Amino acid sequence: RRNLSLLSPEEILLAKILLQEGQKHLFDHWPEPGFDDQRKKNFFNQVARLNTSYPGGLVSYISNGRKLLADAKAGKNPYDGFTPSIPSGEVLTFGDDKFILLEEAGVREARKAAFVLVAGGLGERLGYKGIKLALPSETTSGKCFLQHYIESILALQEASCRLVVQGQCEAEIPLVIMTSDDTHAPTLVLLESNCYFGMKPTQVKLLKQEKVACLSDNDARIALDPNDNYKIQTKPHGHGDVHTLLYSSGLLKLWQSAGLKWVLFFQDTNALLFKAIPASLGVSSTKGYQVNSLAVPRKAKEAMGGITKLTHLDGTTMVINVEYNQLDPLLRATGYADGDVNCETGFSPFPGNINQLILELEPYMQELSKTQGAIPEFVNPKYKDSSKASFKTSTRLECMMQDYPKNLSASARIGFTVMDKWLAYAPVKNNPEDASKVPKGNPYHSATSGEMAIYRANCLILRKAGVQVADPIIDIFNGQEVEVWPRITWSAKWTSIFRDVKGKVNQRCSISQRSTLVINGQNVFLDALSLDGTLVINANDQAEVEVTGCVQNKGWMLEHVDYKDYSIPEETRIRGFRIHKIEQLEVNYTEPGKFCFKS
Ligand code: UGB
Repeated sequence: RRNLSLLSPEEILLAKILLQEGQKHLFDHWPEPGFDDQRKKNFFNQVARLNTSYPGGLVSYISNGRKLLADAKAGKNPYDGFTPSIPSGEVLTFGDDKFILLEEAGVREARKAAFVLVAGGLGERLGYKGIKLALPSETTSGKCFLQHYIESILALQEASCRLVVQGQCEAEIPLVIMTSDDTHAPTLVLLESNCYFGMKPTQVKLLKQEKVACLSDNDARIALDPNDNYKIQTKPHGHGDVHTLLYSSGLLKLWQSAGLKWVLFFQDTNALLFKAIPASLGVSSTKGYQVNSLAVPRKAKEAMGGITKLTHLDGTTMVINVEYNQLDPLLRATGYADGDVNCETGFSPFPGNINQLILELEPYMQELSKTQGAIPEFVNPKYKDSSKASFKTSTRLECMMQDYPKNLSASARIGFTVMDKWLAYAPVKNNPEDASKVPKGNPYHSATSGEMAIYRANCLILRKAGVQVADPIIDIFNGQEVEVWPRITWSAKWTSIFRDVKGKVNQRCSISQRSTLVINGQNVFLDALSLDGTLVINANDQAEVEVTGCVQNKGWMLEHVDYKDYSIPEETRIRGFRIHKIEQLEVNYTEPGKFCFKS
């Protein structure tokens, strides 16, 4: 009580709230005024931050905590009363007529979209020291994930504007990056030291998520930091925070008044994603989906959530992601004796959620204004014993961005789009050691497989467009057996959609397995090119270059490296190879004009 004299009126209010909410233990050790006064002020600064960053403040957090902890103790299953069944959605096949039409529809809409990248995660599973956005997505260009994403958004912006009838379009697609204490500063440094990778700094906005208070028992008593008893122990709340932050930042209103219509959410290390975005945005706009989740065929028990139709006893239904560790028990408990198993297609009938969501802005805003951006949470306490009376370590509430549709009414237009996996999904999440233990046939989700997937996707796209691309060979890097396709990469502006690829290559082109092809430029056309070696083409936007003839040289070789060899940079070690550049042909076009390169 005597310490009240140290506090401002706002701090006194917070103290009262904490006392009323059963948190007296936080102050039990406080000495008389005159001792630790600055640390007491610091404590209240942190309390104020925790209070404002959670919808409804600490009162709501504690009461939600008590409810969820009581449910967990009672063994309540969040899916009690729900029966799962196989959902139906749009299933697309890359390159067919429908896909091409949807891509065009998507590109048209892109100038009315905002992109939101959730990048607050530390990536413990990958074990990479830096932020994942700074990791090269592939080695031929060395471009990091953030550069690749930004260039892809800018390419989409340009492509979308080109389609506008009057030719007058100054759209600037906004990019929001959700960061956390762990990733904020390095993300900003990465952007600033690279001039925002060509995007206007005003187009990019960073929103930092705050951690939430840890809870030490079933009464939701807030835990103090074991190393500092004037500090509340905190842990991440999960990627679901993105909805709260977008709501509280006021950005949604700004976007609405700027005429935007779509918000696209995506994760930090999936380089393939932008190959799938135009068609899936096309699905959203043609089907009028308020919520569209991107999905890929998923192997049973694969570590990715499954999109599932859930029907409640009261008849209501929802199509929602069920996390992989919950799907199998849910199925077993509801009549599917074998749980989550592959069907005759060789995949689980529940498509895999890749956590790429496309939301229609208007209904999204309406919904968030009802909940202040809060979305359903869960808690995962680790109990000391079966009495469930106490925890091994403190716990906290968590939330996931894909749980947003759980709040929506039955009439909401919720759908999903299944894409070819080779086209849409190859995240980098697992370290080499864990990846090498993944059962055969299941994806590694490592830096090795993520990079190989880019080459494979580009090769398959060129093949579909008629180019004769050699078959891959099989090789093993860091204990992972992968297909090694020709290393083909292109800058995002070369093409955003398949129709553009078809207009830039032809069936008289061929590329051998040991080849590397790097295209940096917008107007590069491959005509009757025969490549056996390495060719790098750099052309500025005003140069129109036709490449033809036979290019043969010693090329670039993949050299094996061991992830345990600490003399090698981490970003190289974790993929298990580096590129040895023996010989290449590099051609540069820096002036405007039409050029024909014949080898
Ligand atoms: N992230 C944040 O921005 N903040 C956080 O507090 C936590 C994460 P993970 P996860 O793609 O296969 C998801 O850790 O959560 C960002 C889906 O839930 O890589 O284990 C983080 O930076 C799951 O359904 O993945 O699993 C990253 O960009 C499935 O789709 C993103 O959130 C799975 O991804 C995802 O974080 C998958």
